Amino acid sequence: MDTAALPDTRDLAERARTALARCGVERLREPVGAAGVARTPLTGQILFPVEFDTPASAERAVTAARDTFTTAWRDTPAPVRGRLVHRLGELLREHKEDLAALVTVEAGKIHSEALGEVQEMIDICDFAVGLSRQLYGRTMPSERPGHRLMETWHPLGVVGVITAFNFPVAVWSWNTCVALVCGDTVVWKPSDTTPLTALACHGLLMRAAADVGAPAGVHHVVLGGREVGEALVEDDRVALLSATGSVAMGQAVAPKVAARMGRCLLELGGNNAAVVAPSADLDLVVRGSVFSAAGTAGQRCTTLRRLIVHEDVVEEVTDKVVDAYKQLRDRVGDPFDEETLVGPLVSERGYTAMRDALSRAEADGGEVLVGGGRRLEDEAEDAYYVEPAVVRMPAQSEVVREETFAPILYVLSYRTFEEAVELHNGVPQGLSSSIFTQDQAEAERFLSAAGSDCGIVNVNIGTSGAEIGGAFGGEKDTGGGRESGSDSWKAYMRRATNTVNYGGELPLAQGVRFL
Ligand code: UN1
Repeated sequence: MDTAALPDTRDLAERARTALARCGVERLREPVGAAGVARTPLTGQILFPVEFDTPASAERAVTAARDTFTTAWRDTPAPVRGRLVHRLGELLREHKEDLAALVTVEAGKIHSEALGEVQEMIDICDFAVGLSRQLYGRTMPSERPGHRLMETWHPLGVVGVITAFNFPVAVWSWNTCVALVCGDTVVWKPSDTTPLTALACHGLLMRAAADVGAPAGVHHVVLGGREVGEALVEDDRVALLSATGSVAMGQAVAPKVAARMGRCLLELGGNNAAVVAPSADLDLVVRGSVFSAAGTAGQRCTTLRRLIVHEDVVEEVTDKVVDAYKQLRDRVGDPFDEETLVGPLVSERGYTAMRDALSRAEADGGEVLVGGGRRLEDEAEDAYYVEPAVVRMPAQSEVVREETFAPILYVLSYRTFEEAVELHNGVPQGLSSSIFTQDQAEAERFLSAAGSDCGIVNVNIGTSGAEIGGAFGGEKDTGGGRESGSDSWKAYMRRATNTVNYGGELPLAQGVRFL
């Protein structure tokens, strides 16, 4: 593939404007106050200016969201709330290409992955609509005659959603679609790298609200940097703060929200590994690992970063993975080109982090077997295209234990299953994990309490690309939150336990006698 031609920034800006207009964002807010910009990692250039928020305007958004919550949304029946999300799902199907184009322009994802991200939004809409009739509470047998014991789930209030650049629309939708059917209102602060996708999502949601007669105040988007996010963190009217990003961000946010007794839902870094057993189907290993490690240019929180391979097959697995990476080298480039598999890193920071990690790995005795070089520098000096790298490591040194948000796959080897699990769990993060094996007992041991310590544990597939139906999130430094499917909705509601006496007597629990 000839990677010479990158798109022109003006064409990308035009493409973004067209997609935005189709999503209902007619007039971009011209900066009058806080001036921000929309950029594209495809060329590293500015697309156009966008007005950003200030802490004061973020506070006004929280006020409006709180008003809509108390005056309208919490009392709207959940299945009626579901209609809003149903309509959003229809609009997302209609505007799938528009949103995907914006995701590619702003986040640099290849077209197929950008479409996949929008598909995750559509899927969570379907899930949330079903959920709107299934916000079940339990009833329990009361120990007292003539009494009923039960629980009810109520909306929480305003949910603050802080999202990262790498899944600029899907992670918003996991939080927002579930929060909306749960009766909450939402204030969203997207990454300041992806303001346009956020405006487009907001535009579509506002159109859905108008179409079904839901109040516009159920959703607000606040653009900007750290100080705008902090306004949400510190506002005690934000009942739940759901934040996706780095461990450092989570460590800054969590104590502040805890100090005001708010709730946090954290989805932070991962340092995901796959264990490759001697019985593994190596074809699955190579395909699963290459997608998980190099897809999205290594910028998913579920990206495969460590391959822990049994010593009997480590040579063969490494050779096959390196061969596959050699083919990838020629498919780095314009993410709009259907032949491309690896788009740009989102910023120079990712590139610097990659260079630093590779030199630290080499200092630790690592050997870069393929990749690591920068591409297309002559065409666009401010864009950061890189060749995904595979690095053989003699040990799990400090750099391997850190999450570097770039396409580096470290290969380590092991002798016993216990050693593999120890290496696997020997990192601070605990998001996603896999084992490739045909030995059922070994797979079960990896899935057991003494196996992987992650929130996501797979067998014979890679670490990334989870479906929305399961709960998404992880342990340890990953922050412990769960979003998306299964019973994650419970984080967006408050539970009330109710005891109802219909018996006319007043027996006390635990046999206590009084008066
Ligand atoms: C993220 O990287 O923050 O499992 C989310 C996956 C996607 C979601 C990733 N469904 O890779």
